[in-house]
Amino acid sequence: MSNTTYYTQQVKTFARNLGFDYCGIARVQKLDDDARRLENWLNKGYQGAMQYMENHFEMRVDPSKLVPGAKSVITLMINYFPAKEQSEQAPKVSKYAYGKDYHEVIRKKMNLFLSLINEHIGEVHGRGFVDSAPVLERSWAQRSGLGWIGKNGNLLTKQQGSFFFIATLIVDMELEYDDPFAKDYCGSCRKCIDACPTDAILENKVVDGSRCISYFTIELKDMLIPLEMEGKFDDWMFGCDTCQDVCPWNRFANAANEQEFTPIAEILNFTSDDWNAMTEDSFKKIFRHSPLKRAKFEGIQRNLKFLKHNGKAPGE
Ligand code: B12
Ligand code: SF4
Ligand code: SF4
Repeated sequence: MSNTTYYTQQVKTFARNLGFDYCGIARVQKLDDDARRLENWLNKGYQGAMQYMENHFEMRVDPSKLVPGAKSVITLMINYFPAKEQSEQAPKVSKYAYGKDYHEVIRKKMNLFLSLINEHIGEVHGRGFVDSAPVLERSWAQRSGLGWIGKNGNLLTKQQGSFFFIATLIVDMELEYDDPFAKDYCGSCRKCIDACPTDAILENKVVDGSRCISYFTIELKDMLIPLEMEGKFDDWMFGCDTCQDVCPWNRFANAANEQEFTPIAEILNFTSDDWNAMTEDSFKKIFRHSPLKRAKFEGIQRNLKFLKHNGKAPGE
């Protein structure tokens, strides 16, 4: 067995032992097709007020500019599908945010991953990323053979659907590369496009980020949600799962193994009245390690008001 084969097997074993459900590896290269798609997306203004998406274009389409000497992109995916749903009375929170903040959970695993590589394989330079770096994570997942990009823009697996986080570890070590995922199993289905409450899903797997409920409820800072969106949020208070909930491939989703993603009781059980009665101090205490802290207390209050949950029943 060559060293490269052995190291590749080691890397995949570390991924499994650290609790990642999938691991695929691709050779570092400049992403020319993606650069064209990203440029088009930005030109159309689909990033809205997410200015960070306009930064570091060259790095985003070429990992060797982000990590000097980079040879391989190791893509990791971890299931977050919760074992329990929210109660009917609760303003809706998207499932990825039920438990502990995935940035914290995954960053810890990535640090361990790098130290395992250095301990067992040798001196390897690399960096782990999850979500917030200029890396086109869904494209790397497709290029590493982990799944296809659905019409709703999400990376889908045939085995368990799309309720996965994606992380990448970019290293200066040669490894054996997986074939890109060649097929697309969306077929003639258009359920996500038809179900999107704000018509944010366009043709050709393009999502207009500036129309997505996830953007309005999480990313939009200190601003009012445009009035044209009133009545369209379908009770989503933080994020939105509609285009995933309706996807037939998510019938195969099963509960996450990662204990850190166990739902916070308040997210499952709080009614609108409980959310409205919450003080900033208790928000900070309860959600200190939750993705909800990104929207801040003011953001959650704004979202509740927008949904007319300020003391009234849903739909009132
Ligand atoms: C900005 C962002 C958002 C924005 C904009 C969304 C968007 N579609 O771009 C907002 C706030 C709206 C958002 C919402 C959500 N997001 Co988000 N988001 C991101 C972020 C930070 C960047 C995405 C990006 O680069 N957008 C720019 C556009 C142009 O890129 P793109 O949509 O990914 O499309 C590229 C590829 O899909 C590719 N492509 C398109 N068609 C084809 C076809 C082929 C054949 C190939 C090869 C490639 C390809 O080309 C595009 C350019 O490269 C990533 C993390 C990251 N660093 O990648 C997370 C990320 C994409 N988000 C994620 C999640 C979970 C969500 C939500 C489900 C959260 C929620 N429940 O509320 C929603 C889903 C909305 C949706 N349907 O896309 C996950 C997706 C996991 C998965 N299984 O796919 C990511 C990867 C975060 C993570 N680390 O896990 N998000
Ligand atoms: S997350 Fe919700 S609003 Fe955003 S594209 Fe999907 S269905 Fe539409
Ligand atoms: S709902 Fe249908 S079209 Fe949309 S991602 Fe799922 S399979 Fe593809």
